Amino acid sequence: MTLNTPALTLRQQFAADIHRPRYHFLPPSNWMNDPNGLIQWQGQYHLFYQHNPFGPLWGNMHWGHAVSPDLIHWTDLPLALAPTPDSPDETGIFSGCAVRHGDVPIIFYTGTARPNYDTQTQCLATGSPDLLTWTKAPANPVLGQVPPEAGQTKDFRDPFVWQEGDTWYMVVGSRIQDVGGAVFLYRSTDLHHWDYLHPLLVGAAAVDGVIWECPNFFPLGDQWVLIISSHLGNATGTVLYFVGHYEQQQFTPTARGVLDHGRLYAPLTFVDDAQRRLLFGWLREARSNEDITAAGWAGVQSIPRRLWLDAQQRLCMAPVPELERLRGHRHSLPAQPLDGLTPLPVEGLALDVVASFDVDTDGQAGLCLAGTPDGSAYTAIQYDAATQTLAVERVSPQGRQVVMSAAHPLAAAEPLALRILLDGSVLEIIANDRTSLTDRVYVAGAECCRAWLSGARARLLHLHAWEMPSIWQWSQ
Ligand code: DQQ
Repeated sequence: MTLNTPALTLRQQFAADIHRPRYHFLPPSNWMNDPNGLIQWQGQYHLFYQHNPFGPLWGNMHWGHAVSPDLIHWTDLPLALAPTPDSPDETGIFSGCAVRHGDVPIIFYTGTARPNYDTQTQCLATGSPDLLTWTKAPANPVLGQVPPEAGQTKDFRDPFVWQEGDTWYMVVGSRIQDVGGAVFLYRSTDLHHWDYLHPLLVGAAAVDGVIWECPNFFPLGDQWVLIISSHLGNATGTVLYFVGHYEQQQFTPTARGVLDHGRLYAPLTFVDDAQRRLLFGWLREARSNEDITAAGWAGVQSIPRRLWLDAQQRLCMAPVPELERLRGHRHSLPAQPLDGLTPLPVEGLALDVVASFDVDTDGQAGLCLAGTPDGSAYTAIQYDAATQTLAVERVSPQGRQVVMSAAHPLAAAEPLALRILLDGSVLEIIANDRTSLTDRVYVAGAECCRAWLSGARARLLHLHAWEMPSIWQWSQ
């Protein structure tokens, strides 16, 4: 992939930053958050994203744009959407989606207007055939009112649109005052005029969060899945999913779960030409605004994940197989019993690891990555069979701190299967294709990062660890 010159220059300026990912997408510089407008168009994958082109902190929301032939290698493109003064998007272009209307690409986004970002309406823009130029509908907004039953007029955003026959549907994230997060359902025959139907789903504030952002609603197998990003009162927010039946515009969930237990937020899904349902998620930073400002960039996209449901209606996911073509030198370990720490013959901060373990009912197993040469500090990914818990812990000379954990029950005789993507400060962990933990790890000045296997009353079944190159041509 070639880069345009300004983007190349900007990316090169960050070459020495060990926290900056090498094979995950992030903009040339400055702030990024939610993935937006995902679409495969004329064979190419287009990723739009929430972007502040003027600084490394959130604000001045525009849509950035990049294109890829394979979901892994990206070319930076010019900004796709910017706020227009004295219009419904005068203070920001918030999140949304892209659809194909015949031969015409259409973007739906939330325009925000004064005061601050408190007037939120749904807007439409039409793309040129190369997706580089977007023309906002003169009649924007196409959807301007929060339904009265919301009991509030501020939170109404992140349109997600799909087609059934000749009819278009849209869900919008919102909340019902004193009740909880809500997703409202609309219908249209022309994409410009929308009729309100009813809430698709409403949560209980204490359990499911106060606002539901970035809804995704789509068929998967013979079920329908609703994904929402929710403020649960913690610093990071949580992505929840609901699985169930959808008939006559009524959604009846029969199962639910947590899509990610860490720092993945505001995911967006789309279907590609191979009919795969793919998901990108924003991997939030875990450092102070001062540190972000000093770094000059913030926000990373996950490696896209393919989604499917298992027989128990659990949402399953795996990084797209395209990533495997990027893999470099491989290190493998044979099956062996685990007792304490076993050095892993890999170094560095850019790895793709596949490992499986057989763990006794009172055993533990896992990996320690991004370790300092003397072993006094590292990040531990540890499974405890007695509590059926997968945890990420930071270990430093000062002590051990559990950063995040997730319940991860294994069926009888089911091995623990870990997929771990380490990339600078990014750590994506998926256990048995169904439990996702993502974290951000900022190793302090360690130039030589070591790894170990760890365990007790457990056996390694197999392990492959690949060193991962940069996706940016200039840095090879
Ligand atoms: N981010 C956008 C909103 C969305 C939130 C603003 C989720 O549209 O609700 O940058 O991270």
